[in-house]
Amino acid sequence: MQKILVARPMFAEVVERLKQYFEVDWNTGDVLGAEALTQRLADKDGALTAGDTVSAAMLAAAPRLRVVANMAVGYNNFDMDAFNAANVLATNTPDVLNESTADFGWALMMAAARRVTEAEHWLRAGQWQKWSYDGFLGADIHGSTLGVIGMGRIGQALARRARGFNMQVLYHNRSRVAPEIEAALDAQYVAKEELLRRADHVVLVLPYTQENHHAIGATELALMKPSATLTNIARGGIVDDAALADALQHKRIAAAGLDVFEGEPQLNPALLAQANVVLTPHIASATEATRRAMANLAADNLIAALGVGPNAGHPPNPVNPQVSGRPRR
Ligand code: 8YV
Repeated sequence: MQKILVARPMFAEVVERLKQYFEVDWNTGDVLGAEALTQRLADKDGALTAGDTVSAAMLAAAPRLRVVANMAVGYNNFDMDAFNAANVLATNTPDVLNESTADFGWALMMAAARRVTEAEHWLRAGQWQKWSYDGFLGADIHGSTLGVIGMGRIGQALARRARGFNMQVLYHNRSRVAPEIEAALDAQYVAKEELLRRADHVVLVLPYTQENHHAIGATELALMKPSATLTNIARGGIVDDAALADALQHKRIAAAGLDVFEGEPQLNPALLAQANVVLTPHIASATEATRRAMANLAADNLIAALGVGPNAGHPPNPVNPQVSGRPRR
């Protein structure tokens, strides 16, 4: 029987499915550090990860490893050059999380614009004595201009929701999307700088790559309206968190909604000190149904990539389909 690692605590029924095909080493404890993960991968044919860093050194130390299935759409935790060089397949879990993640982008954007958590903290602190005409004045969502940076599947799901709020939609992306999609979303393609200048609410939904590192820093924040909000449901590192904390502190933008952070789960303390930012612990895809769908899709990929099950040899979501796969050992 082939051996696999399930690197994280996981829905038990998904692990049961995997046990039908594989000898499973399941880490039900804390997140594995680099050394422990290297050791646990060393004798495995496949692995199911969720955001765990998989490096060139780990692949080199695991000669049997043929596939790593990530329970996430983003796979910046994988060194893809090393995967390609070592002939190891990587898979991800696109699509099943689009709608839940887009819902959450709206939740954060609206909470930031309408100061929901700031007001709640104040209420819980017992400071609510009287109604006030100017208490927690925020910015409108309806009728405003939405700026979506990253018009992939989640960006499109996010933009689709703007119609009900009568918003104008601007977007920026590496390349323009098809005219039919632009027309269906009533979305206008603009340069990043123009989007930042014009949008009332900017939402980031682009993948993390080296080129996107600090795509939003002090220069970009300075282009935004002082009344604007910034929401990040993409990846930590796309925003320069120190520059954002500074912009929030000096009210160069009105508010932010952040689900992802540089160096998470550690946060830049300067962000924690700001009242005008809504902070959540990387939960944009976290609904019961969506996380189950992601886990099952990661398992589907692993099972098929290791040549067993109903779709043997045809994993649904290969990230690097060009690799021919390592020979079996
Ligand atoms: C994951 C995510 O839950 O899919 C992604 O890219 O960011 C989340 O949905 C998280 O990355 C853990 O793998």
